[in-house]
Amino acid sequence: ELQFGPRLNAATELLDRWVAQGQGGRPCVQGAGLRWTYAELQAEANRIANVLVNELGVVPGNRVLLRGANTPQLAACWFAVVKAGAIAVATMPLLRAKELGQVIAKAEVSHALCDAALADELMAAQAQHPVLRGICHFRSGAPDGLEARAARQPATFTNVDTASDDCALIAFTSGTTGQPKGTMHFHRDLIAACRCWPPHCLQARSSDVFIGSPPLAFTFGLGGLLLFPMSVGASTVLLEKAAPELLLKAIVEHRATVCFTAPTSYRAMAPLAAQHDISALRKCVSAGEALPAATRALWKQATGIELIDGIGATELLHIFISHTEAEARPGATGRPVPGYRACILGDDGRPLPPGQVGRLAVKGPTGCRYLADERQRQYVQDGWNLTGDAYLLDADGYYVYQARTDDMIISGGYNIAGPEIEAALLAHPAVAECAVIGVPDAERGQLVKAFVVLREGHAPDAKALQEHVKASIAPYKYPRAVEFRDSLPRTETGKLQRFKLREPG
Ligand code: 3UK
Repeated sequence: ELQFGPRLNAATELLDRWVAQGQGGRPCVQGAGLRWTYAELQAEANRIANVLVNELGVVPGNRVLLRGANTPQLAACWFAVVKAGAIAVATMPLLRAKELGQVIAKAEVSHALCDAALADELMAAQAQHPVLRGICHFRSGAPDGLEARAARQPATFTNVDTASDDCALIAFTSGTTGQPKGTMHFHRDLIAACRCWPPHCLQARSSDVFIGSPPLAFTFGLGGLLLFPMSVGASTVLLEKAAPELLLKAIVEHRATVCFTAPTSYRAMAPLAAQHDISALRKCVSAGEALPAATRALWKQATGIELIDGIGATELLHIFISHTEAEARPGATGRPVPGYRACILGDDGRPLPPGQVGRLAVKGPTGCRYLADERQRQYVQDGWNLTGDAYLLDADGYYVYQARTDDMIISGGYNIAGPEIEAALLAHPAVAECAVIGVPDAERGQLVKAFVVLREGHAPDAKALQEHVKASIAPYKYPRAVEFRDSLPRTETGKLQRFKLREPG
């Protein structure tokens, strides 16, 4: 099933196929006041592909930067780039000129399609990086804007006959610590991702309505909100803004059935769920960071829905360890997705027996290919992808997340995983959000410190939280320091930025 012929264009497979099969009238993508069928998205993508080729001079292999909030227009741009045999360089909407400049330089971006609302930072970046020759703005309403130019082009386009192992996408890692790294994904990788995790763990149908928060520039969002729905002929709702309350309202409005977002978003939506009619919702996927058992329980109590957890990575395109609802196991990420293999390696690089904490290694159809190869040798060793996560394998073959390898806390001679303590704290009724890190300590090397955001109506009580942790997990792990905060630093994709908490002051 995962055998690909030598020639493949992912856009043919995901978009044009439905029109060719007479399904072009099916609803495909909505958002930003638009509602497009498969045939309408195809026509728009074709027109934009014609602009790229006929007006901007894009040739196969050119890197085209995409910038915008999640909208149907951004989806059309994405398909246009892929149809033209160019490479989509997806960028997160919040990136500033300096970061965009790094992306342009690293990926050798020659052209850009940019939402007019986000034009300024990209123009500033272009001024420093003339390698970016042409920018065309969409959603500007201007006579020389992308839509106006597209309207003057034919609605037909013959997709470039790309090799299945031609690069289609360069996705940048979020770079929560270091510099963002570009990862290359082939046309066949995009299709392989659609054939591995979704059929096994999600089992969506063409009547499903997908919705969620991750940007299309984040491969979690690209898969969950564009590739996966389209691979089964379903429809998707793209939201420009998807803060928890807005996401919940949109689920109601669109009668969404499948939701993709991060654990922190499920925690924030849970207390509000009762006031919203989300009865159409049937599948909820959590990824981006570990899903604590308390969050799984909270969402199930609020909605009756068992979350589907999955660990994915930009380097590996999408989710590689996960589970179906029926196989859910609180506190565990799941088992390798069919098509992938996983193992836990010790410091000597050899596989560890179950129960021991080591480095997660993964192999499958979508492996890591960095643009810069000195990182490649660290991430991929002997064909195994080392994700940088510490995990253990339990006796039933479930993978249990511990921490990012470089986030493990070493205190008083013990190895302590912050997320385990976070999971314990989140089970306390006063705790809305928390983060646990190691801070330097003369006596213990590192000291376990918790940052806690309280739920409404709860007063700070460090002692009570410490006692709660001591009573739920091995007592030596309890946070010796507790600091209360109004909020915690997170990325656009819902990941805790622990490094910001480690910075003094
Ligand atoms: C962490 C998780 C525990 C883990 C992603 C789904 O997050 C994604 O990609 P990134 O490159 O980060 C990868 C790292 O994030 N992580 C992600 N999911 C989980 N840790 N449980 C999880 N369920 O450290 C991993 O190495 O930003 C997620 C699909 C596509 C993605 N790109």
